[in-house]
Parts: sequence; structure tokens; C-alpha cells
Amino acid sequence: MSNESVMGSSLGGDRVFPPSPEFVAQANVADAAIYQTAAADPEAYWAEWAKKLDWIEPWTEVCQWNPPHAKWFVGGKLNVSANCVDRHLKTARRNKAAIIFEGEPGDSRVLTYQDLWREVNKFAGVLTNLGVTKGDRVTIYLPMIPEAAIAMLACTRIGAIHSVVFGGFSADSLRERINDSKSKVVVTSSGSWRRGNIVRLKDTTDAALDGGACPTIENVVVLSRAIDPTMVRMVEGRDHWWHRLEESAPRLTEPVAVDSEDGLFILYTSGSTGKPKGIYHTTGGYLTQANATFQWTFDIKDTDIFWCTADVGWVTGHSYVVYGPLAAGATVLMYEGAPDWPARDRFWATIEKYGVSVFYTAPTAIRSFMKWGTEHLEKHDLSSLRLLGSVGEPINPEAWLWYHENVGHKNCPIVDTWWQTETGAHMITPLPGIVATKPGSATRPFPGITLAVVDEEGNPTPAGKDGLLVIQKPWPSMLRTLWGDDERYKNVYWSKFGEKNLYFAGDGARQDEDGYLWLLGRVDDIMLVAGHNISTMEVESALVDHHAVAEAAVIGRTDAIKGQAICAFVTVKEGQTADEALIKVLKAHVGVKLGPICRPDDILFTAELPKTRSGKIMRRLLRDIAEGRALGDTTTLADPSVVSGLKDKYEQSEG
Ligand code: 6R9
Repeated sequence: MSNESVMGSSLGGDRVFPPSPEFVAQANVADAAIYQTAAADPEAYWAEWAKKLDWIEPWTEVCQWNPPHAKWFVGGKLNVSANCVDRHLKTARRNKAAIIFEGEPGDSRVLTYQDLWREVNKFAGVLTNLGVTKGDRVTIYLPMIPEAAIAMLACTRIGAIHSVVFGGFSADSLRERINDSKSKVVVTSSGSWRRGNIVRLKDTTDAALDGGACPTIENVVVLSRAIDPTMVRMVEGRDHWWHRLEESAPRLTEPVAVDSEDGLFILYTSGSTGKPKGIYHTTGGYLTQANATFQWTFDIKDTDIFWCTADVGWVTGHSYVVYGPLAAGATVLMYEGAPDWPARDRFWATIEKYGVSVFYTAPTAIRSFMKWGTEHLEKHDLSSLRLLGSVGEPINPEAWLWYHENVGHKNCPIVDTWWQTETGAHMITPLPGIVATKPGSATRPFPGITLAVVDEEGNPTPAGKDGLLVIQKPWPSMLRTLWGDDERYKNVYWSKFGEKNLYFAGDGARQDEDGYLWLLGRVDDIMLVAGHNISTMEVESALVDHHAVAEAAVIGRTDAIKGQAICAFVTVKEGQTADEALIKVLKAHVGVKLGPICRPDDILFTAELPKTRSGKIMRRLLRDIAEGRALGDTTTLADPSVVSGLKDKYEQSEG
């Protein structure tokens, strides 16, 4: 990984976008000195942020670091639901919209902070009546509806640990996660809407539980949505309707005092092999950093309407749909359905309908919008937008510029936020009132975060050289361990650099002459071609830079001569012809942009790329295809038929 980048400033770093003077004048933080202040004493800086929360008992020590285990705000006690809801009732925010809900069929609901308080209290009472107490695990398997946030907050009110499982996951995935966390209760809904169809979540829950497959589950709570309740199978003694349980639950449940280091949630992420990893987060540090990053990265004001399009089943939904926004007393929009239902302008119609001012989405979504064309945006007034965000993958400069021009109309700063389920909250991101952005760069660490790009030995790499991203100091919202598997925690994140105590993020990165960070994708996705390290992401970015290309996925396939040959899977924009001539053009285009060594050896056109349900391209499966292997685990794919189709096509093209 220590090779000189063969690609120079290929990522498009030559254009710089400073925030406008008007933006700077109103920014929550506009003095760059904060970076030095935070770096000089990160613990004091984070303690200042922690003080913005309500504590039942103060902490006695800011950070206790016994590598690789950290504790933050040691001895402090607080309650997350009291911080996200109750404390706003003492202010004018009491009557402010906390959650604005847009259902896929167009049903709409607004919950003020007062409403949210009432609902959280009631549902905390329901859980208590079901015998759930502090430290117990509750699995939440719900669609993107306010009850997902209500159930999460109700858990925190009584100190239970939630494990949210994405509503699109299968019965097998749900069962595995319930059993690993040993949950007592599952909270689900009868159904939900997706592209006009009903997703039958209760049926999937039944399939996960039936036959005693989840022995720890005592009760199932079912919210009624999208399906006639009389048509839903309810197992006597095990299954209960949400609204019926509320009838006999107490109206009020006092928030319990929770230790700063008590568990808040487990969130499973797929490991590269084997069983999913239960990322375990605790209370005080997580809420502190979720709140801090939410307020500064998104420059949030009381007047903002914030929309994060991520599902609550992902960490982005935890930190920036629920905990960050509500801790900050903001208004957050939740949308249940698909971006192209009933038409491809649904997101833009929704922004116009509610006057969304801060919009946070993923590069994969942006590339879909690019593919669909700008006519869908032109139908709507997007002038309420003032800030845009990106998360989930490196954003290629082409998509960045498209987002900037067509969604932001050139006057919204873009915050490209790098972080992970494991980090809990933003780690690398511009502060939009301070940092001039470069398309494709996540810019610099959030104040108070200490990280570096290093070589295989853990030594910092000079500017312009590719290396590995490591985090050098513990941070408040870091994962504390992997649920039930501390050995794996040590191995996966802390063993790579031995005694140096560096957190290994698994991502490649490069720092440029100005100190800007460029993320290069997962290290597993870096190719070694004729002795050169080439990032799959940069070749993808060069391909997408061509006007005919909508999306590209690049992998290295074993090659007898070069070690690895570059193989690209490409989808073209609507109206473009995918033919031999275009293959030649694209190979030449990449050669010119990045250098001849980076020219793809094979290009295969495809209508869809295999992606996880959170939109990340599964390059591992593409490698299986290109190397003629049986396909590995496909259970986390959004649409498994995409890979089988590709496999056939690839084999044909091989002749
Ligand atoms: C929040 C989230 C984490 C991985 C991470 C990296 C990639 C996320 C990124 C980014 C480049 C960004 N990633 N944001 N890469 N630029 N702005 O996505 O968490 O699902 O755990 O994924 O996503 O590779 O290591 P998670």
C-alpha cells in the first residue's frame, strides 16, 4: 500500500469550493481556531460537548483508555430519551415538529416534541409491562415510520438495549440477529409500503420465530400498518397489537438513570466473511458525538427541516434520523418508501412539499438521479435547500458536481461525511462554514478526532501517497466491542499495527498537499496491477466521468501476467448505446484520465449492479463472477437476481 499513487490528482481535486460569505456569516461555527483548540485538548473539547446534554449525575473522568477499550464520561448517569425528548418540553421546542412523516402512499403525520414525549412514555410502559428491564435486548424490525423512533427511544427510557434490524432483511437474517443478541421482545409491524406493494414484515417475523427458532423471544409487538388487521396471523400468548397493549399500559414512565457506559444499542453489520458483527455502542459518548456532529456538520438551526434518507436499520438512520436530530431539538423528516414511487420525482416533490432545508443522502442515490435525468428536478422548487450531505461511499467528483449544480443550484455547501457503524458518528467531514470543499474529498477530521494515513508498518505516509486510514485516539462514539465477541473486536480493528494501538478502519486513503483526505474505498477493493496499487474507486470515478456512463463497479481479477487485471461492470445512462465502440472509447477515456496502467482490460455492460440494501456495491461477488467461482454469500443483496444474470452474461462474453 505504500506505492506512489499512479493517478496523481485524478480524483478531481483541482477545483475548490469555498462557502459563500452569506453562508459563513450565519454558520454555527465559522472560526477555524476550533480545530487547534480541539486538537490541543480533545478531552476538554469533548467534555464541553457532553455538558450540553442533561446529566442525572456528573462524570468523574472524561476518558479512560485501556487499549483497545475506552470508557467516556466515566461515572456519569443520564437518560437518552430524556435528552432527546423531555428536555425540549421546557422550551419553545415543545410545540415544534420533532418528526414529520411522509408515508409512501402520501399519508402524512407530524409529531411535535410533546406528541413524541407522550408516545415514548406509552411505549416504554408497554415494554415494562412485557417484563423488559434495564440491559435487556429488544429487536426492532420496523419500516421507516415514526414508531421506529418511538420504539428506540422507549427502549432508552427504561435502559433496554435495542437491536434494529433493517425491514428489508430476510427471516434468516432476522433470526440470526435475534439469537445473537438474545432479545426478549421483537417489535414489528404487520406491513409497510414499498413501490406500491405491501411488504409483509409480520410474516417474515413469523418465519424467523416459528418452530421455536428464537428461544429467547417471549413477546412480539405488532404495529398495524398497510394490512387489514383481521388478515394478520397472531400467535396466542406471543403476539400482541401495539395499540391494544397501549390501552393497558401506564401513561407515564419515568426515564431511568443509565450509566454513561451502559449499552444503548447493538447494530449488526455484515462482516466480509462469516457471521455479522454486532457493533456495540454505549450511552454518554455516543449521544455526545451524535449531537455535536449533527449540529456542526449540518449547521443546524431551529428553523431547519432536516431530511436524512437513510433507513433506521443503518447506523446513519440511528445517528442522523433519530439520536442526533432529536438530541439537538431539530425537525427531522422520515419517508417510508422508494425514491421512484409513484414517479422519479418523489424526493424532489417531498423537498418542495415540506420545505426541506438540509438534505443528506448517499452517492448511490445521487447516481440513480443522474441516470434518471434532470427533468424530474426541474418540475420542483428546491429553493428551500441550503446544505447538502453525502454518506456511505466515496462520492465521485462527477456525482458531486451534478449534486452541487442540479440539487444545490450552486449555492449549497456539500458535506461529504466519512464514518462507519463502528465510529457511531461523523469522523471526517467539512465544517461547512469553515472548510472549502474539493469534489470527492471528505476534507478533514471533525474537531477532536485524531487520525492519519499510514503505511503497512503504521508510519504516516507523505502527501500524495496511498495508505491506510487509522484513528489514533479514542473518540466518544466509538464502538466498545463486538457483542459477545471481544476477541474478534481486538482482531478486526486493533491487531493490524500490533502495539501501536491504532484503530484500523479498513479503508484506503490519501492526504493531498493541503492535508485534504481522499477516501479510496475498502482496502479489500484495492487492486495490484503490475506492481501498482490501483483503487477500484478511482477507476470507477474515471468511468463515471464519461457522459455515457451512469454507474460503474471495478474489480481486480487474477491475471497470470499482471497479477490482477482490471475488470469493469458498467451501466449506461438512458438513451446511450452500450456497444463495442463505447467499450473502446471508455478504455481510452480511463487511460487518458488515469494513465495507461489503469485502462480496464474488460468492460461488461449491465443494467444493474449488485448492491447491498444500503446501496454499497458488492465487489466481492463481482470478483467471484470474474474469476468463475461459485457465488459467495448473497443474502445481504438488495436483488439477488442481479448477480445470477451477470454471471450468465459474463460467461457468455468470455465465449
Ligand atoms: C456511515 C456508513 C462504512 C464504510 C466505510 C467506507 C464507506 C462511508 C464514506 C465512505 C468514502 C464517505 N464510507 N462514508 N467512503 N467517503 N463519505 O456508511 O457506515 O455502513 O458501516 O459503512 O462505508 O468504506 O468504511 P457503514
